[in-house]
Amino acid sequence: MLILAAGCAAPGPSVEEARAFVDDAEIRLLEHWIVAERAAWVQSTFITDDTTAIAADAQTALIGATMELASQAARFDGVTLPEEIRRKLMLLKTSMGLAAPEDPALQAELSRITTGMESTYGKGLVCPGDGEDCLDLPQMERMIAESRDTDELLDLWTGWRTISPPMRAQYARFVELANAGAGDLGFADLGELWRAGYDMPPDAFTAELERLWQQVRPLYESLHCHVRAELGEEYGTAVVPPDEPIPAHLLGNMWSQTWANIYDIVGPARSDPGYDLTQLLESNRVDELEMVRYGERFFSSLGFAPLPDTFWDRSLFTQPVDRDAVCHASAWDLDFESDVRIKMCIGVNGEDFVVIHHELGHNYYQRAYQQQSPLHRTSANDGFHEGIGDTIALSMTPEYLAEVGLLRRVPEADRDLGLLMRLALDKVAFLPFGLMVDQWRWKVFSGEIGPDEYNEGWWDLRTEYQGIRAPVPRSEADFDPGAKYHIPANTSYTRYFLAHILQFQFHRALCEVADVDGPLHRCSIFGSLEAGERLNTMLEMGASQPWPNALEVVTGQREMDATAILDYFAPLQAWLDEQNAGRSCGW
Ligand code: X8Z
Ligand code: ZN
Repeated sequence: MLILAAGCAAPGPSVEEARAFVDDAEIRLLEHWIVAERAAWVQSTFITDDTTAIAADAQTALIGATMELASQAARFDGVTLPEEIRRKLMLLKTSMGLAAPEDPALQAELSRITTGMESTYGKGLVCPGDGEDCLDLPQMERMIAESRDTDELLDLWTGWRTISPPMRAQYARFVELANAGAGDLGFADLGELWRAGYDMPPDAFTAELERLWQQVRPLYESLHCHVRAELGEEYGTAVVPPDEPIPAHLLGNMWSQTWANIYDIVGPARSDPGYDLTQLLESNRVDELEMVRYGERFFSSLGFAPLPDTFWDRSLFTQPVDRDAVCHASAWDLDFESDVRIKMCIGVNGEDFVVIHHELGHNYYQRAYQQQSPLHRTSANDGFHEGIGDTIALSMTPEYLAEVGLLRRVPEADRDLGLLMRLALDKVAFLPFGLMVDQWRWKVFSGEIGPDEYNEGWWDLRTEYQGIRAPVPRSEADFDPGAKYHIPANTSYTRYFLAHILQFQFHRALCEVADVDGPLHRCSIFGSLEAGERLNTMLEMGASQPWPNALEVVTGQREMDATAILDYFAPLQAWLDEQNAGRSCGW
């Protein structure tokens, strides 16, 4: 007799099956990652229709494989699995930062849109007047950093924003397709998929961000208040009215995301540190390659092995003169082992000197975790990846610059206020921008901001978080979010906010390991093998454990904590409070 007994269903898949599935998936994914990286490298360093198409094809194959594996993984949903395997199944779903519907035609469409938007951004040119004398982004960024002519600044600001409206419809379609894919993976939308990458429920992560933001907000608002008042003095209160958001073209940066380029306008008069990194590089005749060598030497001083010859042979250090390239700086790991590179259109200036260290931080992280299994070959969370090179750059103190022969006289302690202000214009000014970019995207992905509200939604958040405003009226014919690299490139941005909190935590902890006395802003871990070893222990872990474990290795703390950045800038906060007394702050 054949008995179809209820309660006697075929047993579910075993733990061994799940383990074998994950092992196979990692081998397959790794192959796709490498092919996609190579294609993307060629696309970004040599933008043509063909390289863009090749990159899109590689991405289509990768999305197809990732989605297929993720859907197959669903059969382990009801199985009790060891935590390590459960976590890898989650990492598999979130590894791409993108998702697509099952239909191969739609996967191909999505890839063409994302690679196409990246190429459009990379090729961006602004040709005022008769179409001659076109400007590219690196040129415009330099001009907006240096010009103090409000008409010219406004032209640069509005000019760059003419490259993005063509991407608006593509972006709306991208949102539609990616959301459908995220839905197939069990997420509400692509934003929830992104928020799922932090070893905690997505809602808990949102609350974490809010907690951190509230910790640093008073410091930002003090800086904002002072900067607005000084800009009012420079340009007149008709241009920069008190009580109102600051016009976005006056802050020395195309996106008003860092403000150190207007240090000359807003810095404290009697505490100028007396040196300028750009001038030091120039007067010491340091060229682009040598700037990278300085970065390598810093890591070497911590005990890291020198970069491989392939890094020097294959990286792109300067803007190609004969072809289009994506000049936005990035770090690469082509074979997920040792073929690390940077791609950057280096300018000889202090800002790019810091960015070089930022990029090298990615490369040293990539090399440190190469022994991990493929899904663990990434950082503890994406904020860690963005924070390592920045941590090293915090050690570029006057003492360090003197030690490596770039600076002759170390400024006295009475210049500390100037040093702190200059750094705050980068690090503190960045915080609300670091947060608002994904606040916008999360709302776009969830549908709270619809395609007919993209620009208004963007400026509402720019004003709410940063206290800035567009210098001229904007409309839905514009697509200002698309004029910021990470939107067309679909790179999540919360990582940078986290990195700006984490790097101060790392710095504080490593200064203790290195046994350096004195204030944090005068601490350099240069030459400390102990600090290097501690850092390396964390880097080697990759994503093999939840990020609080990694954080604990360096800092002894299991929580992201903004007290480190607040401690660092405490003397500046006190000075800002004095300056702002009698001013009305806020917007
Ligand atoms: O995009 C970057 C890096 C890429 S690895 C250069 N950053 C953000 C930006 O430029 O907007 C670094 C800080 C913020
Ligand atoms: Zn980065």
